[in-house]
Order: sequence, then structure tokens, then C-alpha cells
Amino acid sequence: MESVSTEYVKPKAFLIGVCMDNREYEKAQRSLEELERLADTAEIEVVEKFIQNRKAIDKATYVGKGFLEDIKAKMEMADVQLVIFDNELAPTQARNMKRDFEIEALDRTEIILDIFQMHAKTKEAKLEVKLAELKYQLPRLKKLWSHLDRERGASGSASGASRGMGEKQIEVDRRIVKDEIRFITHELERIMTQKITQRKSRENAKKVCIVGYTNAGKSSLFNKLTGENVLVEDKLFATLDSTARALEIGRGDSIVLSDTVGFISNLPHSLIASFRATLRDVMDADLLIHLVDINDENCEEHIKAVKSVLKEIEANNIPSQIVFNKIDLLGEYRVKEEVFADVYTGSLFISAVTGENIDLLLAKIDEKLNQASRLKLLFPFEEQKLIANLHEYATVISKDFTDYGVSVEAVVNKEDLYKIKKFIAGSEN
Ligand SMILES: Nc1nc2c(ncn2[C@@H]2O[C@H](COP(=O)(O)OP(=O)(O)OP(=O)(O)O)[C@@H](O)[C@H]2O)c(=O)[nH]1
Ligand SMILES: [Mg+2]
Repeated sequence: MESVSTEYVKPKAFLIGVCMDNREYEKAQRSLEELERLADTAEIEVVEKFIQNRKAIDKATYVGKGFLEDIKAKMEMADVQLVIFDNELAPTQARNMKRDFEIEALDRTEIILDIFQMHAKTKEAKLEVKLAELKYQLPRLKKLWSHLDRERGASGSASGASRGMGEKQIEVDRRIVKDEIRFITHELERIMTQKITQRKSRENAKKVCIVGYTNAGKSSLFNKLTGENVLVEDKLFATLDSTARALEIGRGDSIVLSDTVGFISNLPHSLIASFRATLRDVMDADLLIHLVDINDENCEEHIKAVKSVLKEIEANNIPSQIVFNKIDLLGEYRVKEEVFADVYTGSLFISAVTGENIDLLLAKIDEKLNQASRLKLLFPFEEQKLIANLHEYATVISKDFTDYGVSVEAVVNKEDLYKIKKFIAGSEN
């Protein structure tokens, strides 16, 4: 008897990047590597990557006809079912490739949307993904991954309407799509109003939000600071929903810390716009912790990409603190820390896994929120009582007994400064 394997076979794909300026070749290469990680997260096997040099984009088929014929032959040889473009394709371009070359073409945005759909858990996130998908025009989303259809069907999510369509090409009535967009937008507004009401009850607490490129370690840091157990994965876009928890810092002040969706380069505008409810925590924050994976060789580009998304959601004027993470992996490259400390003045270097320098981060949060000052203090030995009481109004970072007295580094609230003023030996701000 023939046995039917239930094991999921990953679709195979070629990745294609286009380079229009030779000076940008390396950038195109790095972007394609990131696309490979995205494809991997979307459970697609990448067989080969191609970069095509072109002077201009072909309106009809994005890349040239000769190139596509060549790709089609290679696809047949390697048993590859689809190609994924690193750039956003116009719907007609994907259609023409299918019609004229029998090439199934997806683009970066579709892969991101697919990952989002796999990872969205709360009603809010699911609605947001659905909204983004509709805006991107549902008809051009190809349901190639039957296992995803199964998973989605089983989870019974709010976006069930799009499920189980398999590979059927659907003629979508634009009016229906528009109605659905209107309905979801309304639903999201309702959720947002609810959230605002909930938020009012904790209005006094300052809000701190961890932002950063996807996979920077935001959820790991959130867990470390709150003792929570938010999903941490070495995958892109593990987190799609924002989670907030109260946390005590400094001298018993309560803050609300939130973990949120990661950013990535070339995020389509429609996607950012659809995630307004989730990004609300970012927009409402008193302080942003901008977390960066220091080991990623593209981390400086990531910083720029994050800043550009922050600008897009008008959160670029919120005070922020750059924090480099994963220093435990630096090994002998710890010199990178010194280099970055010079370039990004005032930045911190931590490990969310080992907990190294987390105390400095907490003190920094306290300092930034309370307009406090980080000071170097030198107390004569006879001021034991003052030193012992210091904890009541300052966060002590270090304490050393020297030949000249007790040297203390502490973050002190502006209004308490007068108590220790005469012992100030130096300040960082
Ligand atoms: N060695 C080391 N690994 C870390 C550290 N922080 C996070 N990681 C790892 O980095 C990966 C991503 O961590 P997450 O916390 O899920 O990252 P994230 O920023 O929340 O990612 P998204 O939600 O996908 O945007 C996981 O494999 C973590 O274990 C760190 O300080 N040191
Ligand atoms: Mg996360």
C-alpha cells in the first residue's frame, strides 16, 4: 500500500536582486542575504541567489526577457517552483512573468506579510496583518503554501476569510475589499479606544518602549527586565504583538515597559500604516530604548532603518537611548564596543542573556525619565550615614573605598541634588 507522507515539503526558490548602480552592489548582496533569512522564516528553501545589473527597471517584467528565460531554464533544472524578488513588484509585472514565462514570482513584501500572518497571535495583530494584506491587494497574494492554509484554518483567526483558498486565483471585487478594509479599520479603532481607556488607569507611570531591528533581542531584554516569558526566537519577526508590564526601577518608581514588533529595511509604507495600533506603544512612549545587535555586521544600517521608521510614525522626537546588545558574543572583538562608544556617544553595551550591564541600563532609564544626573561623588570616610542613606534617593552604580574617601557613582534626582552637592567630584551630563 502506498504510504502518504504528511511531512511538509518546503517550496524551493531562487532569490533575485537588482542592482542599478555598481557602487551599491554590496548593499544589494546584504539585502539579498536578509531576504534569505526572511524566506527561511517563511519556510521556503533558497536554492540560489542572483543579482542582476540593470540600468533601468523593465516596466512589463521588472527584469529583462533574456534573464527570465534563463531563470526559467534554471528553475526546471533545479526543480525550483518560485522566484522571490528583493524589490516590490507591480501586480502587472508578476502577472506578466506568470503568463509569458510561467514563472511564479513573489516579492519581499509578500514574504514579510506571510511571516506576519504566521506569527500574529492577538486579535489586534491578526486584524492588522489582514489590513496590510488587503491594502497590498489580496488578489496578488499567491497561496502556495498549503501547510500555512492548514495552520491558519485550524487557528480560526479573524482573518479566516482569506483562508483555504489554496492556489485558486480569485477575481476580487474591489468593492468587497474596500468594505472589508473599512470594517477592519473600524474594528482596530475600537480596540485602540479600549487600550487608551486601560492606559488611563496607569497614567502616572512613565512609559518605556523597546524598539529595534528584528532579532535585536528586544523580547529577550523585556523578559530579563520583567521576568516575563515572551517568545524569543532566532527568527525574524518572532514578535508581532506588543506586550506591556509594570516594572519598578530606581527608588521604587513604577514604569510601564513594552516589547514590540521589530523593524526592517524597506518596510512598505502600507505595512507600517496598518500596524498603527501595535505601534501606539511606541508613539506614546516617554522613552525609547533603541536596541541594536552589535554582532550584526549591518547594525549601523539597521540603526538608520529603525530611525527612518520612527520618523514615519512621528516618534522621532521621543527621547531615545541607543543600547547595543549581545556583547557576550563579541569575544575578542570587544574593541568594537570602544569604537561604537565613540561614534554613538552615551550609548550602552549590554547582554540581555547574561544580564551584563543591565543595572547600568536601569539607572540610565531612571536618569532619562527623572531628569536625574549621573554623578561621581567622593565622600569623606566620616560621612558613613550619608552614604548609607544615599539609596533612598539615588541609584548607586558603584562604590569604591579609596585612599581619599568613598568614591561613589550614582544617578541622583535633580531635586535631591542639594543633599550631596558638596561631594560632587564629576558629572556625565
Ligand atoms: N548571545 C546572545 N543572544 C541573544 C541576546 N539577546 C537576544 N539573543 C538571541 O537573539 C535571538 C533573537 O532574540 P529576540 O529576543 O527574539 O529578538 P527580538 O528583537 O525580540 O526579535 P523579533 O521579535 O523577531 O523582532 C534569540 O535567539 C535570542 O536568544 C544576547 O544578549 N546574547
Ligand atoms: Mg521579539
